[in-house]
Amino acid sequence: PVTRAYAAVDLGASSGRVVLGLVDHEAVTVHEVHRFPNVPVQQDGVLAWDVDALFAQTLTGLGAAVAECGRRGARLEGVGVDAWGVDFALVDDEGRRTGPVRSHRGVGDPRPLVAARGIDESEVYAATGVPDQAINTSVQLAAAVAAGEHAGDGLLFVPDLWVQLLTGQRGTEPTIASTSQLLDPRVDRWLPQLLEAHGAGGIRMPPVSELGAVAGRTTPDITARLGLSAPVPVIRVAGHDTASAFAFARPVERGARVEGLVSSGTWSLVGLPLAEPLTIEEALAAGFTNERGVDGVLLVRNLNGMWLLQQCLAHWAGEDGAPVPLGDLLAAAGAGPGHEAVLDVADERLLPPGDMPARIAVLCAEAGRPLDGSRADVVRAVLDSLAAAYADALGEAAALAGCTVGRVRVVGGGARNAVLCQLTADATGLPVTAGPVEASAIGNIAVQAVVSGARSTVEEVYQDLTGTGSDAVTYRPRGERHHDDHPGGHPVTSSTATTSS
Ligand code: LFR
Repeated sequence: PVTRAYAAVDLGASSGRVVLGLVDHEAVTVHEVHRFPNVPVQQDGVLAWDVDALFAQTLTGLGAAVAECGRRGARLEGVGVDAWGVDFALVDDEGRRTGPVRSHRGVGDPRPLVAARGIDESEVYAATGVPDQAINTSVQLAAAVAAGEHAGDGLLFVPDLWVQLLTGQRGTEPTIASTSQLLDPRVDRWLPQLLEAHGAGGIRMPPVSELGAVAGRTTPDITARLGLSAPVPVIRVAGHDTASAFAFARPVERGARVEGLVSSGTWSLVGLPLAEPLTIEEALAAGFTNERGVDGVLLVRNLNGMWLLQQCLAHWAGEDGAPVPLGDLLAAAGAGPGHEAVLDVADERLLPPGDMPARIAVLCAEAGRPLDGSRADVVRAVLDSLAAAYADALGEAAALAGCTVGRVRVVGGGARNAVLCQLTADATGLPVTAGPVEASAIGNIAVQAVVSGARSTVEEVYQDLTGTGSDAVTYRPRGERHHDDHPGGHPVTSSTATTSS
């Protein structure tokens, strides 16, 4: 029987990639066929995503996927697209973009727009599961409408825009739609009163399909450009990269001992999968968002991530006139002593691009954590702070969900950062399993393999994963900051990471 193949287009906020998933009787393997940087640009005076360049890179990647299928005698049965959340395009009736696709890194102060909405945050939270955050689609849309940007246009989130460019079809699915603060995640419906309240009552919201629906087939033009002999179905996978990254997770039960989730990429998303949104006041006060997952919702805190290090490296490269090797800095940072005092990685001053080392120095001073002036110490401050933020979010999510976190899973690019993973194990007092790195692409492929019938459940796809897609490393906590209910009950001092699958 022929090997079945699925292409995942995974657009991250710092880089994009196309990954080919091959599914035969026994095994599922994943192969990265193309990778490209994603750097926001100035368009019409705003910080925007370079959609034309990114889509051209996507087609290069899909072309490479088609060629790889040819070499391996595999049949391409689907394409799926996942991307970062909240940002959107406005499109006219013909589906043409009417302006730049703004980056959430360029948002202004949301407070006047939130005030003008005239609805309490707790009411909005109860309806959408999403707290007020500067990057929310809701306030970005209010700002666009207030600026006179095509109030009658249709809205498409980034993965939906890609699907439309590939198939000509307009629509969305629950995971990306739920990042907007405009959707009821219990029934996956838009909330017209909330759209009105943001001045966006005239915006045509995309119809919300079920997860896994076939959006359409590649248009004749795309089919020809990719060198395909026939159109290929484009599947509405979990379009939100976070939901794809956590596709393996099933909702936790109260009283259970569970695996805490960390998706560590440009952003860090930390929490637990739940069957239903948790919108009690305590969850709002603790800053948790409830966004749709492949199954149920993800109760996660949206925190800064590798963005902090990326921006530091970019700044130092500017100073030196040459790229700064992260590996050397991480080694030096990992060797240093570390601090109890940490900065708040969710501080909004860390959101926009810019001189990150200087901002970190300010926040460290505020936190009573003086820096020693070395770059390695800046990196260490960031990693200590991220690890502490992960531990804190996991503890609070568990308290809210009424369960105990017994181990931690880190997926995404941060899973490659051994210092961060070790510090996370230390800060939580729990074993941390890191990997897979390409979690979003794998979740994207997993949903396609299930809807096309190559596997009957998402779990089966993960069970059958072999090769790079299944790589995982476990870190044991060191030292005294030891969780009460850690299995074994005594500090584990070994810092050696062990490979497991
Ligand atoms: C992660 C992510 C987060 C979202 C942030 C901004 O890549 O999708 O979930 O809140 O990007 O879009």
